[in-house]
Amino acid sequence: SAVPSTDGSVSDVEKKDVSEMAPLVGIIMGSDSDLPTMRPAAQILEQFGVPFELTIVSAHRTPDRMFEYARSAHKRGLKAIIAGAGGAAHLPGMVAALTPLPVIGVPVKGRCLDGVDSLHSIVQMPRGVPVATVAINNSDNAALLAVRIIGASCPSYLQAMEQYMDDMRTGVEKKIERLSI
Ligand code: RP5
Repeated sequence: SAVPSTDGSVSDVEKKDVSEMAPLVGIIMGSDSDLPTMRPAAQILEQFGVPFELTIVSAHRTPDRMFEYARSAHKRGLKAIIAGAGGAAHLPGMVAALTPLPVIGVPVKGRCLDGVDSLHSIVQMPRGVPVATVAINNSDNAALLAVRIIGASCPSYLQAMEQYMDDMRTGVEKKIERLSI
């Protein structure tokens, strides 16, 4: 599986193509310490057959890299960016300020403050610069939202989402049956 490094340039972005296609979604995170939290997003995109890339981009430690990544993202064919960060989580908001693409922010729970600091940093964007913020540590939902965004102009992903929703409902119904409630 793709293990991002903190020292690669943007052109060295680690790609995890599921179908040799150019990536449609960029998963970025502020630190390699975010990887365990962000990995489910990659797994969901893999499951849906959405080509993606995954790398480290830090708003504070690698600001130039962030500018380059965000400014070039739509030119490279990305359709959405998932950005995870913890603490003073400026990455999703700054990326949203630099790209016309939809940005989905994942607040990562750090060692202190239970992730509420990250949540507030990401969700409280000024009018005009939207970030779609998911729940703390819920990178799964970030990926599912990215699939829906891409699905709006790509029927096969929308169909796959309908199937996913059907399977989820069936799963719950089976649990209800088993519990006889
Ligand atoms: C943020 O600071 C990262 O997104 C991470 O969640 C947090 C802590 O980073 P490390 O000190 O663990 O590298 O930029």
